[in-house]
Amino acid sequence: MTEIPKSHPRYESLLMRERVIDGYKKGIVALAGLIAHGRGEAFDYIIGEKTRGFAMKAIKAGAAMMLLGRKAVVSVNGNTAVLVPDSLAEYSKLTGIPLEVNLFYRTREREEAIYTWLKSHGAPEVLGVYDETTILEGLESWRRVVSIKGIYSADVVLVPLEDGDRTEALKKTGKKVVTIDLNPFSRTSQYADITIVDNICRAFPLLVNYTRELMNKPRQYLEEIVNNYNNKETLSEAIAFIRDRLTVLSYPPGLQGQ
Ligand code: PTJ
Repeated sequence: MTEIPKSHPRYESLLMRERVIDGYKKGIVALAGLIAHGRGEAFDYIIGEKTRGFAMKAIKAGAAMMLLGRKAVVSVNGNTAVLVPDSLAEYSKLTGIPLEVNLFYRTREREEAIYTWLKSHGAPEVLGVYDETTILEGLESWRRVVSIKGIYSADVVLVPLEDGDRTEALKKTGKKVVTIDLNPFSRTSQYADITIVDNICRAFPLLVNYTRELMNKPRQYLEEIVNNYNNKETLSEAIAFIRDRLTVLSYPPGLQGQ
């Protein structure tokens, strides 16, 4: 990986980029994953590369919804695997919720590379590669191939950096969907039950922290968090935030405040 000096003003962002590029070279990230990352970067730039209040609310509700699930699963694609491998493993160990490799640009080589990568980071259970799979109805893409023990039988699925078709298909089968997506306008963001509009690199460690805190609370406490959460409202907040920030940014620095 290219060495990025810590003093660089865009250190974090450049580091993420390097991880995705390195992941591509390792055969984990799809070529299109580099483009998807760029789209995410653009939205992150606009929100100021910080976790905002609307994201915090969604992270807390998402953590609660996953804990309430009869059977929850985290769906992992190439980008997610290289951006937050340690947090994925930590979350899975903490909760017993398995990870499932589920790819849009599916190849056997990539599936196996992601499996090995996640295992080497300490993930206890990685589904979707060596276990039995089946077809999720209503989907044309390769994402229709899902693990019987995992997404197929789950009632709650966390699907970060997702494409809209699958979120819609998962919803049609009656599952709850939690997503992490920097683009609040995407179809996934709009279809999901809980949308965390934030960079996965910041959001996932926070999800782990909230989960640790909420795990010891009574079920009723978690239910209240989920029942009081409104995804449409949260998305509107995210979009209004973007609108206001663009208005501020549209004045060159010398003119601000005039
Ligand atoms: O590994 P595969 O084969 O399953 O393919 C994965 C990609 C990401 C290439 C595939 O799912 C895809 O094409 O996704 P989309 O339709 O480009 O959607 C990805 C969404 O994630 C977009 O809305 C991006 O804005 C968003 N995104 C990208 N990077 C990040 C992000 N959201 C949060 N954090 C990021 N770092």
